[in-house]
Amino acid sequence: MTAALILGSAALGGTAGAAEPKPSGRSCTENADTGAVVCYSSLEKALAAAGGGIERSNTRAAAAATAYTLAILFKDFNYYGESRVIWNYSGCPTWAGANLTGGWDNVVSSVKVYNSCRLTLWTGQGNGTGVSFTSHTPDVGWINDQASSYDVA
Ligand SMILES: [Ca+2]
Repeated sequence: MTAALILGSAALGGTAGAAEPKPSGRSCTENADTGAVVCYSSLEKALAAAGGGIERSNTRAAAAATAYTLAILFKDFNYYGESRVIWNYSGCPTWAGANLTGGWDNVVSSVKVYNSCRLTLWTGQGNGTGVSFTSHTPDVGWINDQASSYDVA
């Protein structure tokens, strides 16, 4: 019997192509404007509340209450494991940053970056050595499991 059901191919917003995030673990959203954190059982559910993980057009003035996904931090390589979705209502280049605490210190291994943002991971809390990312990166390289804070701009 071949009763395969193809359920996973529905386009999310239809703009970002083949590399949409996998719902691979608990995911928390972090409002970059307020610092408010809300956690969900999956990345898919978190993204539904935090911009959908899609690239917006440049006509953002038309939608004042649109949530923008700025970046996603993942604890494991290749966008697996627990994730942290950073979002706001204005997109980039609004600066935002936070220390990585509560189980997030020295664990980030892959990142996704959206909407022309630049994500920087830092070895210290607001200091140290940083490395910046402007696109989805399945392996953050030398800073793997060494990031203690981030900023996005
Ligand atoms: Ca890791």
